[in-house]
Amino acid sequence: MSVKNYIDKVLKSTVQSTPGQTEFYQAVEEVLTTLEPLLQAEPKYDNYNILERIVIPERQILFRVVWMDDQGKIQTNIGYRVQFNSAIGPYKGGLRFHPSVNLGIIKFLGFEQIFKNSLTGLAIGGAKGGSNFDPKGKSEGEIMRFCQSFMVELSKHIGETRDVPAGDIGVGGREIGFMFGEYKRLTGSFEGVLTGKGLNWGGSLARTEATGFGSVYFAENILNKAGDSLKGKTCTVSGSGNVALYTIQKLYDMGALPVTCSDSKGMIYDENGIDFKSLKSIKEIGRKDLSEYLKVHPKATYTPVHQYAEGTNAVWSVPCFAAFPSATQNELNLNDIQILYKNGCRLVNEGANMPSTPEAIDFMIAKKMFYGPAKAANAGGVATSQLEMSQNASMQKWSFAEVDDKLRGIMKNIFDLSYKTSKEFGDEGNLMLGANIAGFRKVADSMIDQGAV
Ligand code: NDP
Ligand code: 2IT
Repeated sequence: MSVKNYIDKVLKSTVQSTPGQTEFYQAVEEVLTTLEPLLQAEPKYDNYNILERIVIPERQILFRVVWMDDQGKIQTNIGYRVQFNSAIGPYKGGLRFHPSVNLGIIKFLGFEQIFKNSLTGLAIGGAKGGSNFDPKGKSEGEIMRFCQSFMVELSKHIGETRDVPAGDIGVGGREIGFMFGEYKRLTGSFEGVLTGKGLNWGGSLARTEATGFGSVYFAENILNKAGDSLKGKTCTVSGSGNVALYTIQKLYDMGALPVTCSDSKGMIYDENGIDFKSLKSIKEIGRKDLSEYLKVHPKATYTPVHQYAEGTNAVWSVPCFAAFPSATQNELNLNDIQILYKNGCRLVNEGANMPSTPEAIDFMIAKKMFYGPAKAANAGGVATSQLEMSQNASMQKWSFAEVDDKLRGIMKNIFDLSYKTSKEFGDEGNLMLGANIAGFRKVADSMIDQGAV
């Protein structure tokens, strides 16, 4: 069978055997189709049935989460943990709490996580979990009771050498705290079973900042290779959560000017640069809507989502040199990238997971734009999670500078590996190709070493 037919066969059987998982198919198709030159060169992956195996999670756990709201009413949600691949290390990956969560979304995130974690060079397998629970508008007591109930089931499947969850959309330090407390109560074990923990009880310095910082380090590596840098560049950022916030902070450190941010209700354009302190205080500390930014900076512009031009994300209509999508999947489509490009944008660096649609990616590659694909560009978060696991296991605590230095080094290694691999397969500078092949190769070779498992 030709390589094309082999890939096609696996894609078709994935769709047929797991109906309705649109985002998962999108992630699988992107990875599998870019593996073509590797599969041409190395028939062993076909011989060992690697593609058929790698698209099926080793285990997926779906459970009922029942909790009581402040009115004494019973509420019900669905919990998930998809343990996708443990070929190179214990399962590792975040938890997402958002009303849109379903099995297909958790599987897309878990699938991406396999290759991202591999690229970090660290010993971590791929997993993802979460719930369709909506933290918005819930009291602290409701969030706590939900997290505790979620952990009652999750605790049976995780452990410091087994599976180590962390945060993602809707899960930050507060939720990790509630879940950690419940895990300890249930098992009696104080262990590094979650990352993103509080700094007083096993958390790592710089984990909060790591995804955003790492994303900017990755972008800087791309530009440095081309003899350029972020210094003096106008940048647009979407989102205003953990990743977006620390992307904005690091962009200033690099001498760039981030002029936008957004949340699920609208976007801010501040031509003087987004005020990091105000943003942190409104979104991270206050958990308020982004429109509050206008109270502090009345000259900035706020556009609510319902005023976005149809089929576009208004963040991408702002002229910039570099765009940092850092909110959610499929938030940058073909319309958006055409507008960005027309306005002079030359770099898209993905802080979020799968933020660009396949058509937008095709456009970027055709135009030879600089493109930092998510599984490489946002790997700094999970890499620093692994640094937290290392500190926990060795009972050490490293300084902020020590962790940040390691993060910087890891992002450079990911860039170098992705670049080198793109060159090896005849498409120098195509980092999506390089990252997918490099991430896959290490996992696939480990699967072969470990036999029929
Ligand atoms: P947060 O929950 O901290 O922030 C998410 C941000 O995106 C918020 O501003 C939120 O708006 C906005 N948002 C979420 N969903 C939507 C949506 N459907 N439409 C529009 N805006 C939306 O999450 P993170 O910053 O942690 O995660 C952001 C992205 O980065 C995700 O794709 C995540 O998977 C990815 N990522 C996260 C890592 C981490 O370490 N946290 C690591 C690697 C990737 P609002 O405030 O209104 O809810
Ligand atoms: O998508 C991701 O890489 C994360 N949400 C972070 C995972 C982790 O285990 O730190």
